[in-house]
Amino acid sequence: MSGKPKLHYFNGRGRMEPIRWLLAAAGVEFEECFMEKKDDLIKLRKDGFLLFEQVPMVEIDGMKMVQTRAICNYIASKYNLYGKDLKERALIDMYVEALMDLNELLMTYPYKPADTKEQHFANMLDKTTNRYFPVFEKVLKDHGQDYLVGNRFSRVDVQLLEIILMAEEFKPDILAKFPLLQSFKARISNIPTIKKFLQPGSQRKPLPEEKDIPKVIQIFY
Ligand code: GSN
Repeated sequence: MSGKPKLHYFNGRGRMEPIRWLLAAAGVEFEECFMEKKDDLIKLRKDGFLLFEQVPMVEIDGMKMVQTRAICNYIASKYNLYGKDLKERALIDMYVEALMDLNELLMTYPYKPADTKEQHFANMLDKTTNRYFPVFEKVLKDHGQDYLVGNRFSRVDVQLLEIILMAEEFKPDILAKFPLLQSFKARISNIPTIKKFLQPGSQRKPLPEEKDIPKVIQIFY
C-alpha cells in the first residue's frame, strides 16, 4: 500500500470532484480507481466496501469513508483547512453547505432530461448570479481580507474557486458584476497547490460531454 488516499468513483466530476480539489489544495497526492460499469459498483458493494452502497468512497488512514460531506470534513480537519475555532468552523460550514447546494445544481445539469434542461439552466444561472455569488462578493467587501473566513486559507476558498470555474464554463462572463470575486479567483488560483491542480494533466476532471452521460447512467441505474 502506498499510503496515499485511494478514491473510488467513475472517471468524472460528480460528487468526487470537491474531494479531489480539497486533497489537491492540501498538497496530498491521491490514487484513483475508476468504475467503468455497473459490475464494478456491484463488486464494491459485495465486498462490503460501501457502507450505504454508494460512492464516493475514499480509502484513507485505514478507513473506507463514504458520504461526501464526511469525507471533506475529515480532510479539511486533518489538513487544517477548517478554521481556528468553533465559530469560524460554523461560518465555514454555512458557506460550504450553500456551495454544496449550488454545486448540486451545476453538477447535475448535464444529466438532466432534455425537456427539463432549459429550465434547469436558467434556474442555476439565476441562483448563481442572484443568490450565491452576491453573498460571497459582500463577505469579501465587508471584511476586506484575502480569504473568506478568518483571514486565512480554508476549505471554503477552495470550494468557491471550484464553483466559480464551473459556473464560468456555463457562462464565461458570470463574474462581470463581481469585481471582488474576480480578484479572489486570481488570488486563489495562484496558490501553488491549486495552481498545480489547474495545470493540464492533473487529476482535475473536465465538464462531461454528451457522449459520457450514458456510461455514467448505466453504472447507477
Ligand atoms: O454525498 C454522498 O456521498 C451521498 N449522500 C450521496 C451519494 C450518491 O448519491 N452516490 C451515487 C453516485 S454519485 N452521484 O450522484 C450512488 O452511489 N448511487 C447509487 C445508489 O444506489 O444510490
